[in-house]
Amino acid sequence: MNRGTLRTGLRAAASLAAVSLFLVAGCSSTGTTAGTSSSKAANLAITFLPKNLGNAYFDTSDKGGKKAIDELGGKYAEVGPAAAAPDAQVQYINTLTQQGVGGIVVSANDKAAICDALTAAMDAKIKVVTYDSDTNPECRNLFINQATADGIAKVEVDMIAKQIGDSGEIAILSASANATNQNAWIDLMKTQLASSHPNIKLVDTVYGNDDDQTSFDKTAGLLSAHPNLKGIISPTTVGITAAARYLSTSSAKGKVFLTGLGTPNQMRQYVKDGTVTEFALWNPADLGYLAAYASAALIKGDITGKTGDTFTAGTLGKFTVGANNTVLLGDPYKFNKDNIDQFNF
Ligand code: RAM
Repeated sequence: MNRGTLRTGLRAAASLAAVSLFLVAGCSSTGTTAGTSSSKAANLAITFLPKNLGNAYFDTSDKGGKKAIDELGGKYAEVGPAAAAPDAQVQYINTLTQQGVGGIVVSANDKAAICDALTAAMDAKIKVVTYDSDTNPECRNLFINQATADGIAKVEVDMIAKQIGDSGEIAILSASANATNQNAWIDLMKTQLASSHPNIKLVDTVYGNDDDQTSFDKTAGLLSAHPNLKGIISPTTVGITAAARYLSTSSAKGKVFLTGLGTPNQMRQYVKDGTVTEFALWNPADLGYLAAYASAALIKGDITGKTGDTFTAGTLGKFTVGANNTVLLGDPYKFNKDNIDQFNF
């Protein structure tokens, strides 16, 4: 259980306001700068590249990354596309390679489309860490996984089964069609539904592209296409928030159950008004913080990313690289009306 981890993230969140002020003031880091240098100092210029900008989930995760990079005396930056399209991240990766950053921390919109660009970055001695959504394994040094895919699928299936009485039609409102993370979770949800919930029927899977309006419209579409729908699982913080907003003012409120992965701050009002009973997530700030420490450990040569390597991620403590060059943050955590006010992210 990552309750302790979540608490750590909350404390971190409190200090982020100060961090933001620092940024607004236009101060640059005192850490190592990008580019080749005659000095032997590690190049701790680490840039975060989320699926898209303007997504509260990545705002929080990348602030966690900034906190870690500040602790390390490095130079944090964040760049990214407006839309979570499969190859939209390629141009950013190419630019970062030309700039000679020390590390790229990326959440992939597509596991293959950014591979050539990442391989070129690694050829240029840049350390590549994926977090949140992985690429093909050969295109990065390490993947920082928020929770096991099986555990994420199970928590979502368990929540919807409980909410709809383990019987009836459900649909999935996902992120973009190529997203590595959501697609892995959806495959496992299908397996778990088939093996353990024979009376639940998955009738549709639609894609809101991690865009608020598209996700809102897809929710409306699901409800009109499936009049007997009893539940929606949205394994994306953008999707679940848009779906909750739609349901909260529709006649389906209280009849069609909604669960999935959301942030407490975005979902609070929908839990309080009865649109949503329970949803899950991990602490995105902890994920970004861990990814930044892993990136720095690779850059400094403390680890190579092989199974069994260990490193310390600041206040989160010690982590060990597991199979497939993957580091695991922890377990998913469930939020409901009894605990949601304890969280602020
Ligand atoms: C969205 C993104 C992200 C995912 C979360 C749950 O913010 O799709 O990749 O991990 O939802």
